[in-house]
Amino acid sequence: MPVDFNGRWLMETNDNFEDFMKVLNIDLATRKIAIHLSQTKVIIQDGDKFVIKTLSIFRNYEMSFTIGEEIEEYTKGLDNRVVKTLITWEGDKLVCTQRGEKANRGWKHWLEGDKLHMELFCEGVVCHQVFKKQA
Ligand code: VL7
Repeated sequence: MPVDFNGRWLMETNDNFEDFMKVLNIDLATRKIAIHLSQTKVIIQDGDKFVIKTLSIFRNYEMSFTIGEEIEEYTKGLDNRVVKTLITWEGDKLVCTQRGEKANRGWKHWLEGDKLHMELFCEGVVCHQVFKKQA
C-alpha cells in the first residue's frame, strides 16, 4: 500500500521560507507579503496520479503529475521559471526534482503521524514546512 497524501492540510510551521524565497530571487515586496501567508495544501492522489494545490489569500499554485513522468513545469506566480520536473517515490517519500536554471532544486513530501511534512530545497537552502490535516 502506498502512502495516502489525500486531504486538505493547513500550514503549522514554515521554517526558513525567507531564505528559500531569496535564493529564488523573489523581490522584497513580494517576500514581505508571502512570509506571513498561511498556506493550505489540497492533495488529490489517485494511484500514481496527483493534483497538488497550494492555496493562500495572496496567490494559488496548482500542479498535476504522474509518478515517473517528466513534465515541463511553469512556476507561474511563484518565481516564474520553467523547469523539467520529475516526481518519484523514495520509499514512502514523494521526491521531486526540478531541473533548470537553479541547481539542486526540488521538494519532498512525507507523513509523520497525522502531519504532512514538506521540504523545499534549492542550491543548498532548505525550507521545512509542516501541515496538520483539516478535520
Ligand atoms: C511552493 C514557492 C516562493 C514565491 C508567493 C507565495 C505564494 C502560495 O512547490 C510547491 O508545492 C509543490 C509541493 O506541494 C507542488 O506544487 C509550492 C510554494 C512556495 C516559493 C515563491 C513567493 C510568492 C505561496 C502559493
